[in-house]
Parts: sequence; structure tokens; C-alpha cells
Amino acid sequence: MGSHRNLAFLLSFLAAAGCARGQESTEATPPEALLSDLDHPESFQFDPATGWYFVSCIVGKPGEKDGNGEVVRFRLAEDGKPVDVRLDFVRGGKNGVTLHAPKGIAFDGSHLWVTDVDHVRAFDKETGAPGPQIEIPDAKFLNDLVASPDGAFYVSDTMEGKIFRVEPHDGGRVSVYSEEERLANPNGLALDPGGSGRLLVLTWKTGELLQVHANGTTGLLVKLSEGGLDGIVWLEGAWYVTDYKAGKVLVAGEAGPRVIFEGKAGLADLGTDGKRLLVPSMEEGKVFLLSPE
Ligand SMILES: [Ca+2]
Ligand SMILES: [Ca+2]
Repeated sequence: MGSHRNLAFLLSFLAAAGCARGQESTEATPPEALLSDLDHPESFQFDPATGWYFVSCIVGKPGEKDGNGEVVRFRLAEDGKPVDVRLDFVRGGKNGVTLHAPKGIAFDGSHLWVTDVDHVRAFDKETGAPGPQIEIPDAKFLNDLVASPDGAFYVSDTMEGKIFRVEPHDGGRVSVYSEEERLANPNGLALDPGGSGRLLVLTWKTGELLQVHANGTTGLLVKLSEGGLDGIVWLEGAWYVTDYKAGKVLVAGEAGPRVIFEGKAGLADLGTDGKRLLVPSMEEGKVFLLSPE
């Protein structure tokens, strides 16, 4: 009996210790939502040039050309509360806008750009008016995009397994930048902050962080999960990544991933305002801020 009681005590102690560790590291009180009741927010990004925060909302199903996509715009006040919120800043069917299921967001001069199933679309940052709209031939499920310093955009197609290069200043020229098998349902994209032009890609199918070389070949940087990776952003010397399926935010260290937040499945394309991580929780319909440790 005595040894059983001791064993029971030991087990309950270990369980309590494990629980306490979990609370400290990753299962803290869920951050307060900045905005909620959004319909499938996919990307949450900040434009340093204007100070606006933008959220792309798929509204409905992610691959459907249903004409009802939205981009929300707001600022954050000193106390961290959203102000000047425009839920219909860009809305499909309004003001001549075509928008179905927007996902990744990037910035270029006076425009914000979003992917939209088989197009990339530009909208004026101040008015929301449509700018250039570029069709990507043979695209099936465009997901993330990133602006290159040379004025081009790199765009991932998760279903086609391709990275496209789009050149709005060259007549909207579109080319396939990479289509290696290793791309395995590419999702999040980022460029080396050092300016080398090296493109980083997260794979949805295999959970890998890859680099794409200038000739389009790919190499593994680090394996981060079994699959389901979504967004990637650089902040204060580290790469932060969302694992959509597991509902985690990870730091991608050379030795492997470290979890800094664990919530519900559906954490999609995260951004940063230079101080905090901007995290969309797509299936919960909300966005929140996360301070890296
Ligand atoms: Ca939609
Ligand atoms: Ca994405």
C-alpha cells in the first residue's frame, strides 16, 4: 500500500509539475483579441510606411471564387486598442472591387497587394481603390507573396507546388521561379533580411523551412513539424513561424523549433510591427498580438 501511495504521489507531483511548466512556457492566458467575428482572417500585416495594420479575410472557403473577400484596415492607439477600424476597407463587389479569397499581404509604394486564388491584386493603401490586377496563368491556390527590393513579387501556389515571380513594373510579366518537388505545397514566403535575395519557403505538406537559390533549386534549412506550416516573419534576429494545424507559434532555431505559443488550430499568416508578432487565428475568426520572449 505504502509504495502505491508513494507512486501515486510521485505521479501526481509529476503531472502538476508538467502542467505548471506548460502554463509558464506556452499555455498562458490566451491573448485578448484585437478584432473578433472576422470571417477566416488569413494574413495580419503592418505597413511601416503608413502605420496601418491590415487583415485579409477569406470570407467563406479558401479556394472559392465567390466575390466576397475583404481587407480590414486599422491603427493601434497608444493603449494598444484598435482605432479607425474599417471592416470594409476593401470588399469584393463594392467600389468596383473584385476579390474572392485574399490571403498573403505585401506592400509596394502606395499599394497593398494580396493573393486571390489565381490573381495578385493591388489596392491603394489610403483609399482601398483597385490598382493593378494580375492574372497568374495556371494558378490554382495562390497563398503567400513577398515583395522583392527589385520591384518583383514572389508568390506561392500551394496546390500547384510552384513559386511564381511577378513583375508589375514589367508589364505584369509572370514566370515560374521554382517548381521543385521538394516545395511540397509551399505556403509562407520571406526574403533574407540581410538583402542577399535568398527566398525562404515554408512547406505545408512536409513541415520544412527551405531556401530557394537564384537558379530555382531548393535546399533544406530546417525541418520544423510534420506539416501544416503557414506564415513566417523575421523579428529581432529570429524567424517566427506558425504551425496552422497544431495551433503553435514557433521560433525556427538551427537546432530545431521552439514553441513560444500554443493555442487553437488555425494560426495562419503572421506578421510583425517591429515589436510584436501579429497573429491571425483563422478558424476562431480573430487576430491578436504576441510579444516574443
Ligand atoms: Ca470568399
Ligand atoms: Ca498562408
